[in-house]
Amino acid sequence: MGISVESAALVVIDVQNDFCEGGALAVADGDAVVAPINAVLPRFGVRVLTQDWHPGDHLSFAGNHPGADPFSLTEMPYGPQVLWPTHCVQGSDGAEFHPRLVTRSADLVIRKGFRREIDSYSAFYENDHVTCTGLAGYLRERGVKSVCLAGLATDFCVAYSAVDAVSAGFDVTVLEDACRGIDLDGSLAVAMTNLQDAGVRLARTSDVTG
Ligand code: VGL
Ligand code: ZN
Repeated sequence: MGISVESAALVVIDVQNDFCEGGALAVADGDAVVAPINAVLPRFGVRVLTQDWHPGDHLSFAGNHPGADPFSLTEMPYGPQVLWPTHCVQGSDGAEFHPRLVTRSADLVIRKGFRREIDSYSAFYENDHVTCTGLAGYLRERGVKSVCLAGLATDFCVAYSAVDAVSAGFDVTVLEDACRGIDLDGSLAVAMTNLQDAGVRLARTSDVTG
């Protein structure tokens, strides 16, 4: 199956030091996404990178909930929320892009998760499912019809972004070999089911042609 890249955007999710080897919320084999992403990014007509970008007092951090363990669940006004280790703090080295990710050809860098009270897995909507990042409008104004996604982590930010991209009316593909997952308590299997139910296509970077 070939992916036509003429009116397609590649949205690269959170390829940041904290999600890579040695990072505060390292995803197993996370660094492996860099090479396939670099290989296909220049082929897309529209190129977007996202950056998880939290203030130090962000409420998704376990450290901001006295007594709470990382990876435990809490209740936010918008529903259940995983409490993560402190990661991707605005301006920190951990929030920087992976040093080998080729960022110079990106058209847009979209930051998310910068409101203390709301986490944002998706590149389109924050976890309250109401607050938007503006990405859907940007892509529409650029004439984008189809969106390919890659990056970290498959079962959180990539999956949430993919499902929201479908809701926003785009034709959506996840480039599987250019993603890696966290797999917290079966979250990877749940995410794959959610992607399938939403009608997200799965493909490989070798399917990107044109
Ligand atoms: C992510 C957990 C917390 C991700 C971001 O990029 O998948 N996961 N913040
Ligand atoms: Zn985060």
